[in-house]
Amino acid sequence: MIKHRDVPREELLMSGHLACQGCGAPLAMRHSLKALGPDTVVVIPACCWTIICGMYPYNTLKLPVLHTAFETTGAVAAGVRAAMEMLGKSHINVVGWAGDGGTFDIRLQSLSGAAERNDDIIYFCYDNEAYMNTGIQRSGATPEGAWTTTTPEKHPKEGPKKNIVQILAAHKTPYVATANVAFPEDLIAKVRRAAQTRGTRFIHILSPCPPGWRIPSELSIKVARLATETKVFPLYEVIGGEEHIISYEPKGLPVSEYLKLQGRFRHLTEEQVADMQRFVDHEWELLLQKAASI
Ligand SMILES: Cc1ncc(C[n+]2csc(CCOP(=O)(O)OP(=O)(O)O)c2C)c(N)n1
Ligand SMILES: [Mg+2]
Repeated sequence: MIKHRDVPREELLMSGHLACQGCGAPLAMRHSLKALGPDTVVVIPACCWTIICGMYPYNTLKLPVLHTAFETTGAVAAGVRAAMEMLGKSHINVVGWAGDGGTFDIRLQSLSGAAERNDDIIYFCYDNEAYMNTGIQRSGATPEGAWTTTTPEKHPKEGPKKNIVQILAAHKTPYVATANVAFPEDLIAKVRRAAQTRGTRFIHILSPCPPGWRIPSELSIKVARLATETKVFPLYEVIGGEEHIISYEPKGLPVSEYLKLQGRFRHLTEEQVADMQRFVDHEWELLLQKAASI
C-alpha cells in the first residue's frame, strides 16, 4: 500500500472517455497508468474498453493503443513485446488490457500461451463479472446466483466464478495479484511491483458495472469496497505461483451487506445467501492456509 500523497499526479487517461457513469473500468485504467507512466503500449481486445477509448481517430489515452480481436490479447501483446526488443526499446511496458469474458473464457488460450512462454507482458483483466459490452451476458467470471440476460432470475448463474488467479498461479507466473478500484493505493502499489518484475504479470481488478450489477452509479465504489470487506473479493498477491501474500485484512462484514445493494442478486432466498456466506468463508480459509504455508 502506498500513501495517498505518493500517488503520481500525471494523468494518462484524458476526460471525454465514453464510459457509463459509475463505471469502474476507466478508474482501473487511470490508476494503473499512474503506476506505469508514459512509456507504455496498450493492447485492447473487443470489450467495453474498446468503446471507452473512443472511435478512431480519437483516443482517450495519451499512449499508443492497438485494438485487436477478442481471442488474441496474449499473443498480440507478446508480438508487440518482440517488436520492442527488436527496436531496442525493452524499457517499454507492454500491457494487455481486457475484460473478464474474454480473459476467463474465449481468450484463455492466448493468455495461457503467453504465461507458459513467460512472455514479458503485463496482462490486466478488469472484471465486471459479465460480457457487459454486448448486453450483460454471463461469463466464467459471473458469480453463482447472479442474474444476467442469459441467466434470468428463474435460472440464475450456476456454479462458482472461475478462479482465474489460481489458473495463472498454476503457470508459475512471476507476479499475479488481485486489486479493486475501491482501493487505489493498493492497486497502484501492485502495478508498480508488477512493473519492476520481468516475465508475465497478471493483475485481476474488480470493476463494478452499474447497469450490469443493477446498482445506482453513485454506489459503485461503495459496492466494490464491500466486495473486499465481505471477503467476496480478497486482495492478495501470488509470487512465482507459490508465495501468497494477503495485502489487505478485510473487516469480515456479512456477505449479505454486499449482495443486498445489487439488483442482480435481488431474487436470492435467505438460504441461498447463507450458502454463499459458507462458500466465501471456505474460500477465505483456503487462502489463509496458502498465505500461512510460506
Ligand atoms: C470472437 C468474438 N466473439 C464475440 C464478440 C462480441 N463481443 C464484443 S465485446 C464482447 C463482450 C466482452 O465482455 P468482457 O470481455 O467481459 O468485456 P466487457 O464488455 O464486460 O468490458 C463480446 C461478446 C467478438 N467481438 N468477437
Ligand atoms: Mg466483462
